[in-house]
Amino acid sequence: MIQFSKRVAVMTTASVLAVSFASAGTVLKLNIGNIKTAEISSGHVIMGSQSEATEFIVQYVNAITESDKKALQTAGFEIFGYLPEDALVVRGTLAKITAYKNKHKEIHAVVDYDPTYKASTHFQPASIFNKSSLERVLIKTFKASESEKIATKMEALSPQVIVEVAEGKSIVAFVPRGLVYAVAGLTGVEHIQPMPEIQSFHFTMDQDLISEAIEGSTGDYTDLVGNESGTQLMNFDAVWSLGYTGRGQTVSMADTGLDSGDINNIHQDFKGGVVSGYPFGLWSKSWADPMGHGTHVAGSVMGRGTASKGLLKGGAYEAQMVAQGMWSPMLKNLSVPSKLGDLFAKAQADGARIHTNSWGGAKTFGAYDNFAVQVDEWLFANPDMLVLFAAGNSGSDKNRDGRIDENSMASPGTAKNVLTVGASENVTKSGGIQVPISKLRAAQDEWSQEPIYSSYVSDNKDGLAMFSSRGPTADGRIKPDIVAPGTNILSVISQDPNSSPLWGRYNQDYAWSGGTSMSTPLTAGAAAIARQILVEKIGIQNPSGAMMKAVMLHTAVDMYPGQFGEVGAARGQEILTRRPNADEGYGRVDMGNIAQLGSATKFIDHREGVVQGAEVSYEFNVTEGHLYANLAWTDAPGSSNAAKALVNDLDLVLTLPNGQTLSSNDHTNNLEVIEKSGLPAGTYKLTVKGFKVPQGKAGAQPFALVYTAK
Ligand SMILES: [Ca+2]
Ligand SMILES: [Ca+2]
Ligand SMILES: [Ca+2]
Repeated sequence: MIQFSKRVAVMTTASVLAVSFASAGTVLKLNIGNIKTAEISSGHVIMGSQSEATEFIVQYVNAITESDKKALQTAGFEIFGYLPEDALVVRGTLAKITAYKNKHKEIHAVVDYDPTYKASTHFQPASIFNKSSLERVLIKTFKASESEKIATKMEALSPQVIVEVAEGKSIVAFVPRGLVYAVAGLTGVEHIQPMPEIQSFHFTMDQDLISEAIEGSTGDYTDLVGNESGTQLMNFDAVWSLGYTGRGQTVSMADTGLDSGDINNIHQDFKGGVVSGYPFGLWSKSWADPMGHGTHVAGSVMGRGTASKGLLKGGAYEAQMVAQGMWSPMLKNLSVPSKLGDLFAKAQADGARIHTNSWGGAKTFGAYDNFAVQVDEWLFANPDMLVLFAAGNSGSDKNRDGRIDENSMASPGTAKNVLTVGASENVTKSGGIQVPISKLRAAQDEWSQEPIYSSYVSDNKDGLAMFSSRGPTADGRIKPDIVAPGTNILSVISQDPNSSPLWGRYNQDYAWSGGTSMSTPLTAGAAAIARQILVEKIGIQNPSGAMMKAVMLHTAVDMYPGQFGEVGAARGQEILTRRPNADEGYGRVDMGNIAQLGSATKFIDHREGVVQGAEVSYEFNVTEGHLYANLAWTDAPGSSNAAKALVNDLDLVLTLPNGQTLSSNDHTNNLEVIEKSGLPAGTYKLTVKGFKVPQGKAGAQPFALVYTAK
């Protein structure tokens, strides 16, 4: 292994917090630690020859301006992205970049893009014991056009290197552990990480409990009381009764497939509802669902409820579906494309503006990894789409304090620009899994303490599912964004005779299940109806993804303090603070609030956006003391190497009638919120400021602002 660490002044994690804002432009905030660039700006070690152009990190004294970038480009440097704080990744030769720095006082330092900066901290260290063991890795390159050339260079490093795919900005390969830094050091490589193990996010229930659920099932609908699909708790009746059923909206889903994979011969609950279907699974030619997961998911989005005579329908039961099957018959598992954007692009081309995903990395634990970056990059380029991802089912109380531990969020649910969905409890008194958590085999390891241990999985609408992955992300962003019911959800079962009964087959048409896999499609159905209302009632013809996200957060209900009440953290209080927080995000999806959206709420879908230093203000009156304002923006993709994913930093500021201002002063999230009650009546002003916009679109960052003042 090549030793680089001596050249790098790595500060401890604790000192990250000590770096005040005033020191921005002197410290690189990377996953491997904080790096004082001034201490390493000399003594370059170049991987290739000194005349070869390669990547450098150029850090500015102040916030990067458009003219800084233009000057670099005019001088012949390519710009590849942003690193916090105030640094750009550029390509050029050492001689040219050194000469450029000497002429430009606004540059604080130029440092090599060291290979140690580019390797995921999730790699086990290379030692004499494992350095030749092969690791399946996912590599991100700076330029799609160079990936094949880089793959060839990788193979030249060792006959052990085997490249599987080089496509877009992604390379998937087997690499000996000892060569990870050598690969990271190749010009054009941005990041290297272990290939995430992808799984669907239905919660794996004990087999004996599933058998009991099946035995106890009548299957004749006489026992159904209306809450089984999860839609009742979300108040879908409120929008359905106004005629908003998702008609005219198209949702896409990438999952294990959909039922038969044949539009003309599909389960009656999907008849007339499927626009198109595509196989994405490795070596698969079909979008059929041999597993059953995707069919259940699709049923929650837009199942018509035909087989149950309308009792069990999806949230947007008149919406259309673009089905994407990622089941690989060879792997007998999900296999995701190395270019995730292909999924969204295909869906968009078929008219979908909402894309839902009930899968992710099994053990990514809050990392802003390559998959998250890919999703953010695609959405920044295609801001009209809302993409949802399940938070994952890794919620557990490993430290046995009676509260679910933080930092279990799955990628790509860690992405900034998606709507990440956790699971709350559905409320069902019969059917599915009706036992205390203590009866689950995993309970002794995962949920051994009260009040979780003896709680039931679907008995409290203000309860979170114990398995729902919690935030924040590794860089401190609040995730999940929102929650919806995800326990004991009854939806459509795949007609493949070998498909899984999930949490128990109800009859030949429906099965119970649970997981953030189930809460996410219910939220996608909700978003389809929110979009229909934005278009048809509010009059926004083509709402942006940021607008749809802002509306979902604006209409959610806070579940504070959760199902165990205000008992305090020591006694297992589920949600410790008012929203937003890393347990429930902004709260539970509520269609009742979406049904009431009207003139009291203002919607600003600002497509031009704000440039750095600019601001836009909106005046309004407060009469009863209440204000709730949500700012959302589809941010430029961050770097997997950075300790902070945020790139373009907007601020939301409230000016009171007396001139005093309030701001959350948030420099971490691409969502900002002001929620106040007890405000004195008078004229107020909300201001959106471009605090730092290093990677805008023509310098500007578009945004969506939704606020209700009473
Ligand atoms: Ca705990
Ligand atoms: Ca419960
Ligand atoms: Ca901010």
